[in-house]
Amino acid sequence: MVAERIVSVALLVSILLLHCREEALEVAIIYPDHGSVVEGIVRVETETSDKVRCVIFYVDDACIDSCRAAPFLCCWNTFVHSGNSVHHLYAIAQDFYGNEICSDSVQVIVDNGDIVFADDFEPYPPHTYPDAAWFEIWLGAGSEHTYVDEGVANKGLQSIRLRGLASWVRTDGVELNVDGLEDLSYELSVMIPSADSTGAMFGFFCMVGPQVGTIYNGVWFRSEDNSVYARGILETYTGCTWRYDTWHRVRVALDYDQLRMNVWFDDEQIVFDLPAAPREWTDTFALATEYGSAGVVYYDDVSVSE
Ligand SMILES: [Ca+2]
Repeated sequence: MVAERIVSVALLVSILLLHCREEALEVAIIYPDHGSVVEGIVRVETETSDKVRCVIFYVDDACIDSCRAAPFLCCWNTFVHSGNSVHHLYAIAQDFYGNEICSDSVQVIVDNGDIVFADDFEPYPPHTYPDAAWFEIWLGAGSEHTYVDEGVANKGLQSIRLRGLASWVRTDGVELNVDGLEDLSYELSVMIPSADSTGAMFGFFCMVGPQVGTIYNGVWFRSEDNSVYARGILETYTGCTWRYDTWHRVRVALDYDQLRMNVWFDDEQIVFDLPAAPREWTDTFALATEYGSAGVVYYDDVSVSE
């Protein structure tokens, strides 16, 4: 009799506990840690209870993103903040009925050193658009064909895949804070698969008409002759050849004071003091497919520094 009573009380307690656990609406930021120093594109991760249907992310009371599927996370571009600035992150979780709960606030310090922007495409969930920093300039084959791809990478596991059409180039950009910089250099890795090939172009994007853009201070991997061209204020043939299915590393150093551009291709300098476009013309750094041919280009390990 006593044993039966103990069993039924235990059952009641466990049902109540289960009930409470089911009803709770909870959210906590588990990354980054409170008090930590962060850099780059930060993957903000949460722990939530089962009831959560949506999590909205805030940095300093400004909404930066919302997420409607587990795992509830977002990517935060810290390059828009100045060095050694302090920021407060929190998340608001909602259940199916619109009830809300707010997480504890997490305080972090942003320190990117002399890196103006960098992205290795690792923080993003695969097959999503890396919209923490990047935005679509020209549509190419359509939004669903440009995304962070898994299993193709120069380093890590992921890179960004762009797909363009012959009639409509794919171009994706990021706004950089280049005010007052006299020198700037950028590096990236680029790979064009032989299976669905086009050419590639990257550098600083500039609108030159209502529907026409161009790239200055950049590099063109031309598909017609597999050659590399440098594009300062004018275009020049470098004599270098790129290969399909091969990750090539390109570095471009810009001297905005002397308006000169130098280029390295796989660690070998191939362009010397090409006349460059002024900094004031554009602060939009862009990755693109080649105009006039349809296909895919992969980019990885983009880094822009002072
Ligand atoms: Ca990567």
